Amino acid sequence: MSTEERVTSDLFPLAPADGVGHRELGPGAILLRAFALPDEPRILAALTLITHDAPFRHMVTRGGFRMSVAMTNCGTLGWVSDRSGYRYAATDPGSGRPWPEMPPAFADLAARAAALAGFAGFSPDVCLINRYEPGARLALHQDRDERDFDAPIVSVSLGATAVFLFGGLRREDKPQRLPLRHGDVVVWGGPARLRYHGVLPLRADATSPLGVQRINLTFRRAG
Ligand code: MD3
Ligand code: FE
Repeated sequence: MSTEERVTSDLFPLAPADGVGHRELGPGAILLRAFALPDEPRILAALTLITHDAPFRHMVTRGGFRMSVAMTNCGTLGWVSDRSGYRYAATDPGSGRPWPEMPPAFADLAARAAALAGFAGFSPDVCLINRYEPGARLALHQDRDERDFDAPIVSVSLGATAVFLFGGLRREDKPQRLPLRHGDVVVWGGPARLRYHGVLPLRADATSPLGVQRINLTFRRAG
């Protein structure tokens, strides 16, 4: 039985293809529509504390360009970028202090989503938090700064809907377009782990429970 059949038939026997429910986007990529909604109050409360301690900032790429997406992290490691390149670091370069701890509610949500998608025992050490305001985008890229690619990546979308680009294993492969909405969770692992992906510019009219912004939590095992 495929992962799609397992998660769909057990939990949402009548799930529509694109409503609430679970859908395999491709081998190793499972979309859990609205899965994070019950955790929204806990997530938002934790985000307020984290961003007070480690505020969103626009990092600079290796080439010296300011990223349109603002970022921060929680966990024992955080993803950082500057003129010397991309890497994971235990301290926030803005403050010199360790990143805020990962709240149990975050780690739990990520582990439950991963388990449903067939990745038991996922224990993230990084939550990269991306904030999109109108016009912010993420160019097509691969996530390959992590130490081993066996662990999946779990992504939680909050706020305004954005169009996610899900490409192939080669940059030239034409990406699928997928709107990601408030509460949607996607698990990317196995054969999907190194697929190219990106996010189209956030539209200025994309309002939501969080106003005109999109927040994405990306859970990884990096260390
Ligand atoms: C597909 N962030 O921070 S994570 C990133 O919406 C990033 O902010 C996206 O890509 C965002 O690097 C969504 C989705 C994601 C992460 C890893 C993947 C999709 C992936 C790995 C393989 C394929
Ligand atoms: Fe990525």
